[in-house]
Amino acid sequence: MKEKIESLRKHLHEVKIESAEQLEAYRLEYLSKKGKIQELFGEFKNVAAEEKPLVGQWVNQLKNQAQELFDRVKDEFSNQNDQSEKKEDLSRPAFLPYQGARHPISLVRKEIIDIFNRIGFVISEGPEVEDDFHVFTALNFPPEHPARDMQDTFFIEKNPDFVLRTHTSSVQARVMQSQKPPIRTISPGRVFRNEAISARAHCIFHQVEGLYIDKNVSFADLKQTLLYFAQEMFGKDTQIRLRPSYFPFTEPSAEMDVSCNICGGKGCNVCKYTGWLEILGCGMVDPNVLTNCGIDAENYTGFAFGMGVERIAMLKYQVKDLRLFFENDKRFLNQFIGAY
Ligand code: 2NM
Repeated sequence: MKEKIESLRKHLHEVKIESAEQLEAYRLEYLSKKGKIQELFGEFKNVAAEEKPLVGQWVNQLKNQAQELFDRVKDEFSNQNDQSEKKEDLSRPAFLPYQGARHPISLVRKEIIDIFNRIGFVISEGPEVEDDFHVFTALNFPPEHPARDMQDTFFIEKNPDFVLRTHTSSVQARVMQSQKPPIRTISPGRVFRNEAISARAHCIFHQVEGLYIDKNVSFADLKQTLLYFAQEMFGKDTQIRLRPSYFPFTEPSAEMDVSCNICGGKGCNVCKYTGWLEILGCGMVDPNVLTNCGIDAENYTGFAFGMGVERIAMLKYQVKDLRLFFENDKRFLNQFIGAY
């Protein structure tokens, strides 16, 4: 079915209609009750249930394109027959412009942002080239921490006090410095790590980090917020589990897994037969971080979390190699047409 849609889409870009007879032939071939598009609607019942929303959008988009082409050409013909002085607009494109698609990383980033917007988180942004203080020192990274090493971080050659940010927590350090609690914010953005490129890692990737600071914010708030996120993102039956972990900026810290939505927790090769998928890191903001950023740690507590957008997109669309997101291969990108 996907191939059929793709080939019809190509045909639509190439079809030439130069006479009223050709226009009628076009209408019969594509738009009539026995036409190719109606045929697609007929086959829709055979599409797997989980693919229906996406394929449905594709077919609808195709139908609209085909109808637009018909209306436009019909309009042109009736203008030509019109004896008035109207001249053709010679600058108009001969064929429908190719519509393109949103990149899967943009799709998933938007979905994450929308989910948190609905519970009052606002977006904050900051620079990609950052100073040491906002990337490391304020966030409780000790001077000898390995992340501060050339091996892990890209330094600006002329002034190594500046680095390419390795996480968007640096944005949140700036938010804490410049705003008073209550703070409820997410920071989506590009981050950079000096890593060898492989199927699972890239030196540039995208993160969304979250921060919530107020009086009496507890680990229970963290857990409930992330449960809400997981169920919005992966479906209402999704379960979560938190495993103890370590990050310099949070104490206690945890990693969160969601129940594998591919095998329903029974075990498959995506979840490596564990039934669980790791999707983010989180914890209670270390009081040192609050103090470093000018927030009174005696009166306020907060939680924070961070996730990789590529990782979530890989799970959502079952993409096995992260490099595909960076190659701009149209065969890959075209699969996301209509998916917004
Ligand atoms: C993570 C895991 C745990 C985090 C901490 C902060 C800040 F700025 F508040 F300290 N923002 N994000 C955080 C905490 C990020 O990513 C895996």
